[in-house]
Amino acid sequence: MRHADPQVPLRSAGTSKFAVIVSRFNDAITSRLLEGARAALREAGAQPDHVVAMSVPGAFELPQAARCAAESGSYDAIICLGCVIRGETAHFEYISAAVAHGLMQASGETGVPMAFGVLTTDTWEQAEVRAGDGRDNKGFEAAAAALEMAELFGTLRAPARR
Ligand code: INI
Repeated sequence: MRHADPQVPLRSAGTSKFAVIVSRFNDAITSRLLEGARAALREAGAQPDHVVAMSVPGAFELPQAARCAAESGSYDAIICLGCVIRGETAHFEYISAAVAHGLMQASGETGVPMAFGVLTTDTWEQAEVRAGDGRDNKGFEAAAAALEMAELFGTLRAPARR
């Protein structure tokens, strides 16, 4: 089941603050992912000034920027958006693995949840399918995960009630 299942409600954004970091590589796709992420945050009631979007050159730079955003202490969750399409070189494997590992490491070390909204597809057409208007949009899906993780971390960090 994808989170984008319409039966699964989005978590409320509450007062959480979100950074959305978007790779400009394959911009025709990643700009659609940004639209999807914004749609989810809007639907979840995020205050407009609690959503800050910024861009990086390529997916490889996402973990670096996400770590920097997390260390600023300004965000409850960070949504990372990119698109890596398999080419004829090993570049695809290097970039995809570096982004996945880099985000996991940065999130673990900073304590700020980071959502992986990076398409890793064989073809452009496959990427387009996951960058459409609906809840299946990978950016929407990543924002939904960030909303849930921001809420969960808030709960986990709250003093225990007895
Ligand atoms: N960056 C992407 O986001 N997607 C790609 O498909 C891609 N390819 O194919 O090379 C890509 N390369 C750039 C990379 O992310 C860095 O920006 C670059 O290597 C500079 O560090």
